[in-house]
Amino acid sequence: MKTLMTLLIVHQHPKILLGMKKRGFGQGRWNGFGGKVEKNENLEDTAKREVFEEAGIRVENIEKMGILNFSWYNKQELIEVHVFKTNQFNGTIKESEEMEPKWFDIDQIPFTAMWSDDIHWIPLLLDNKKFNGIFVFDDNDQILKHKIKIIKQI
Ligand code: 95L
Repeated sequence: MKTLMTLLIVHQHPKILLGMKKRGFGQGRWNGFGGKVEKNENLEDTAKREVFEEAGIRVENIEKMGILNFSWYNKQELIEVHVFKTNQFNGTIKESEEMEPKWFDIDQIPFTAMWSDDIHWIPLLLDNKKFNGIFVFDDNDQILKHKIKIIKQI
């Protein structure tokens, strides 16, 4: 079974907003904001709902930047992540039970405390390039194999 997820990066140059995941999937890593698409929900609505739930902010204009497919060498799990970005939001950033949000300068992104795939595509997103990627992880979520391609259109 394939799980559909969204991931939103707030990029207000020269900073990006990430959240330290305090519990559950991805705990202890600096993440973008996102989660599973619910039934009867489209991808954009999921991205907007999750950033509100996790960081307390409202986003309106979000841009599709990429699609990433993840699998694990020894698991059944397949995850398709739809990546969005925005440079605008309304409201005040607020810590939630799930996330501790924090701004990072784009040349001080904490890649060693993030998902191991991030270093392969966050620089593309920051450069306004759209992308498609696949990643195969081991038991420790380290990359065994990956391909990433810049695309003209999503
Ligand atoms: N900022 N990056 C993320 O938040 C991120 C990166 N890679 C992932 C790979 C599989 C997955 F299920 C989630 C993520 C993820 N949240």
